[in-house]
Amino acid sequence: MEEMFCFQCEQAAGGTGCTKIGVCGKQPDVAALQDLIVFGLKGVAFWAHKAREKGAIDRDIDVHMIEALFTTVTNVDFDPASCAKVAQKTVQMRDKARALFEKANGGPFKGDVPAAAGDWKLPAGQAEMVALGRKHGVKAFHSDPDVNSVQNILLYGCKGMAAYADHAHILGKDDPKIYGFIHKALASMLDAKLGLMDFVGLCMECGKTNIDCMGLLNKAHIEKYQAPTPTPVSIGAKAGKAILVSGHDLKMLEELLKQTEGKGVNVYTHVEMLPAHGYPGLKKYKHLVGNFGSAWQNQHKEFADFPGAIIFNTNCIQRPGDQYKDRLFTWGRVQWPGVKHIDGWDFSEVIAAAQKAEGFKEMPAKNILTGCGHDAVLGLADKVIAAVKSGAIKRFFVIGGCDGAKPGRNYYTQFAEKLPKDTVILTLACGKYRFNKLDLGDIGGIPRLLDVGQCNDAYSAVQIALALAGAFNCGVNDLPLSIVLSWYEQKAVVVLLSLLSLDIKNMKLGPTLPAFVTPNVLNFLVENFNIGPIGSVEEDMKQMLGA
Ligand code: SF4
Ligand code: SF3
Repeated sequence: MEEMFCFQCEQAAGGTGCTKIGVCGKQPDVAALQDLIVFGLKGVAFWAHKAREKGAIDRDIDVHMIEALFTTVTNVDFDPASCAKVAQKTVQMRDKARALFEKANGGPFKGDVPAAAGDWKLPAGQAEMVALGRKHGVKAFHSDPDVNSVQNILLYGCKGMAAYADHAHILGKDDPKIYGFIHKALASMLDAKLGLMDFVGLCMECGKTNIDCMGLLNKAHIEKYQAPTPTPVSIGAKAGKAILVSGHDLKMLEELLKQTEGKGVNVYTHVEMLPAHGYPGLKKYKHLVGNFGSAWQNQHKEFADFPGAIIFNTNCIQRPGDQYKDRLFTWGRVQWPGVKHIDGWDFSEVIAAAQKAEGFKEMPAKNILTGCGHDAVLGLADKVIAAVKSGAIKRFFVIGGCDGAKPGRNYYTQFAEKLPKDTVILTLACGKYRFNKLDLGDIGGIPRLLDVGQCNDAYSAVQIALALAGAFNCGVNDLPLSIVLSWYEQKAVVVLLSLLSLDIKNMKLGPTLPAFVTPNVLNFLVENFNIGPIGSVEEDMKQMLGA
């Protein structure tokens, strides 16, 4: 018998699913506890959705929903004790949501209550919780494999969106519509009357709602830190003590910058924190000195060489090596058993660990560019439009998405290298580390490689595409623009749903197709959106360039 089953990310073992231990390092007990959390959240959603229909909402329930979903995203929480706590709170929230509904309804619900929303009790012991979770795995969602597939796409879309909603919430921005949609989506999975096309529709709605969610986060970032501007970032090091920040959460970085000011500790960004350097409200801190390392999957080797403290504020954490485990910290939803978790906003332990560590010797190196969000790119709109009209820019390529460990991901490096010199690349998310150190030059002062930002800044890339379509008086699909995506985890799933919800066609997806998409569902996507897997660099490029 399988010890676990998880197929939510691109690393799924054998391209079908992890059954013994996650390729990511997720243990069977954590997998089962996360399945139990999802089962419980469907119950919360059932009641919260019904209460919302009656005009009753509750902030604790809404916030728990996004935090708990975020907990189950790939490479976030590997700690069984923390997952068990999230499961406990989920059951409390289910009861709270039920009471909220009953109050708004003026009495109990008269219809059938699905099992997930019933008053099942959480066993006291962790082993019993794990046993219960094993009964509610992702294969058990629906007996029809295609409906099961689309329900999983919807769930992963909600998980990805929940991560973005959590960042926005931390910055004080909440949108009841986003919470309401997540409740509706998870509650729908308990509704036996719904069929395949209902869930396809919900997936499209998920994508649309996520555009609003990424927009909310974009607004939160810009209001707090001002719009990013193109900024060169050193990939070398300054002599002195050091802290490395990995993840996506800008507020956490800001608090750390405040607390390290004047302490002789320099702060470096890792992976998806790179775009932080583009925000005036963050780059004003002189001790935010550079970007260290490459993409997340190389952390084991690279962190051993980082002579300071390291903190993760979101995915993607991997099993820590002994060389750096004692100077590694987690924050927010991220947890790893045995790694010190900072609960709240006091980073003095992290700073103390940095001061105890050796620190860097001066290591000068080149700069890379970030901060090319829609404000910056659209600031160059006249120049860009003129370059397209004169033929100096022949085509734009969005090469975006996640990085990962599989060898097939060299495709993205080669693609960027081989693109003709009259093309411009817009990139976002951590996949850029495959090519962001290449010197690709510029076209009449427009850099050929524009780093739009984090994966959530797909919002910004969409704004650029819509503005170009407006300027050329055409649809996005008619622009000289091709999209080549790399995916790894559930945030990439929701970004893809967002692009599909905008009816963007002809995208290429790699390095492999998701294990949770059945052949019928894939056919549907191909027929309606002409989405296809990446092939050979030369063939794909030839097709996109129309040569
Ligand atoms: Fe496997 Fe990915 Fe699930 Fe981890 S998150 S267990 S690697 S499918
Ligand atoms: Fe990367 Fe984990 Fe997805 Fe925000 S940091 S994109 S994989």
